[in-house]
Amino acid sequence: MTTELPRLNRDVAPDRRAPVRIVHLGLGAFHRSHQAWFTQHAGDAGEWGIASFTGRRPDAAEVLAAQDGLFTVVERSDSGDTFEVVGSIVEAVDGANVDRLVELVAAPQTAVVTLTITEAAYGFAADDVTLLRAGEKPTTPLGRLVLGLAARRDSDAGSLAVVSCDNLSDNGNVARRAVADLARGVDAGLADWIDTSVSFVSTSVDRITPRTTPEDVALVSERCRYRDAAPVVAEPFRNWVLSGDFPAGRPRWEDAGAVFVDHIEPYENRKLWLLNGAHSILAYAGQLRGHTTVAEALADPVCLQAVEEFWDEASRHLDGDGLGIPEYRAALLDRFGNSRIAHHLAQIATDASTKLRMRAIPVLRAEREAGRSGEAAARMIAVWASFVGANPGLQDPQSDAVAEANNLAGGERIASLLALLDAELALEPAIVKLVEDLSAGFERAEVPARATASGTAA
Ligand code: CS2
Repeated sequence: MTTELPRLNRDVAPDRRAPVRIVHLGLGAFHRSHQAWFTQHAGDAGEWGIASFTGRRPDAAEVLAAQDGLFTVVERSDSGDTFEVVGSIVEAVDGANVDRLVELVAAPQTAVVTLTITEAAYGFAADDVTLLRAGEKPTTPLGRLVLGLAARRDSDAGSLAVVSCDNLSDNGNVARRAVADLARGVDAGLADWIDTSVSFVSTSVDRITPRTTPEDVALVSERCRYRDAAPVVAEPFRNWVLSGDFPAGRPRWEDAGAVFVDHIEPYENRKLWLLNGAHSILAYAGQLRGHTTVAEALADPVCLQAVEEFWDEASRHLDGDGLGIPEYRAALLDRFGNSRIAHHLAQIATDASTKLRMRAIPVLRAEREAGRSGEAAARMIAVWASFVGANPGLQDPQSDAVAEANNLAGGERIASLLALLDAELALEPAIVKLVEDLSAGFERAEVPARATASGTAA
């Protein structure tokens, strides 16, 4: 039946096609439910089109290009679904098409480059320096961006803003350093030009966006009466806090609820520690205890307690005005408890060695500096250690080092894993012992998790 329905495109859902003024790297579900959604809802949306380049999933460009960049956002709350076509992506391109990226970054009308390239992609890629020096095309998103910036300088197209939307503290400066390191390895003059002409904006981004399922695709056909091969499902909540300059302009994202602040750190930490930190605890502790989704794990009192204890520790170090920590925590319990959003723990569990560095380590360090043990933060590391011991194939940018650590035993194994997050802390026997002791509690996967899963709802 669904094959008779028309494919979603700009005939089915006529939408203005705004000129490309934003280039995005990392065309995934989160980019579409977040930055593309905010751009669609800016008061001046008609002036701001996005050309979005794929990262890990090149096929995403083909699917989206076949529907003129259009896709459906399914906003899923406890009470039901609403459907909206988003048309702000006017060009969907395979990330390997470096020529098109360079052309667009160098175009004078391009004012903003946004990034969702994952936490792991900000590391130094020496190979890209070699390729850039040899005049060949780099393979990483930041390497490709540097090539685009070089072309922008050469064509005198002026300043622009690079906006990191990845879950990293101080993500604007992390992006600045990563880009500068690559550029300096190639051409000192380019590094200087970037320093004076490119503004790196820091942001805190938030919208829970689980992976789209075949059932979601079928639901959109049934309810919207068109075929959309690439809908995204997201929670109703969304948040975007930004800090930095936009020398060549930007969409009026504030019309869509984005907030511009001078000091972003408290907002970043609130989100990275309370939301993402809790996610990581649930991902490992929850799966060890037999759960599959965030909502299921949260309904298990053992997991909920680990989260609440971590929130208590982290909250002591969140002291910005107006952060509203009690309300934020209460809202998180509601958001995580939205059982219609099937947010899979396995999706969150990946890339631990970069994620826990942002989510557990700062709280552990702050607690130790305050003379306390940091037990709840150490538990996040402990449940990862247990989980990765039982699931050695877990995707991670440092998977070789994780595998090597797994060949060791006891405290040595814990110290080697901890060293991937924080080399200094790994040298402290008391911390290694604490993490080791805490991992013991979660090691047994045969805990009767399902029996407790319908217990306390958040
Ligand atoms: C999650 C995030 O996968 C993960 O690591 O913690 O993707 C989280 O869902 C988003 O940051 C929510 O805004």
